[in-house]
Amino acid sequence: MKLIIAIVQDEYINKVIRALMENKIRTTKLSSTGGFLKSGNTTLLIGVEEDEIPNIVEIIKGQCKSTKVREGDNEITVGGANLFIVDVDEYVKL
Ligand code: 2BA
Repeated sequence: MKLIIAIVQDEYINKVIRALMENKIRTTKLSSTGGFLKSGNTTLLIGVEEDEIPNIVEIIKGQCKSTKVREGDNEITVGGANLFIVDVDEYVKL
């Protein structure tokens, strides 16, 4: 089993969650804040079997895109979603 930790910019989160729900993919939504910009984003925890990952990545990709933001004198590119995909040693439902 894998865990997708997806940090999604707030402007895309409703569309991302709707698309996941339409595809019957379970998720947990956590409010989070970017350390650099200190603006709100949302972290999704999605526990899945490994073979579902490509489909889920495509679903999320279909709903978000990177945007350019001015930060002082610099222009930075903020990802619509940043995904970390990690191994789950054990999942227990009690
Ligand atoms: P923030 O930390 O607010 O970062 C927003 C954007 O600012 C980043 O976009 C990146 O373009 C820029 N940035 C971040 N740290 C920087 C630094 N030290 N110097 C220069 N520019 C910097 P993304 O990379 O797409 O990240 C979007 C959000 O995803 C981040 O919000 C953070 O909440 C999360 N994130 C991204 N990479 C992460 C990582 N390696 N570990 C944990 N969270 C991460």
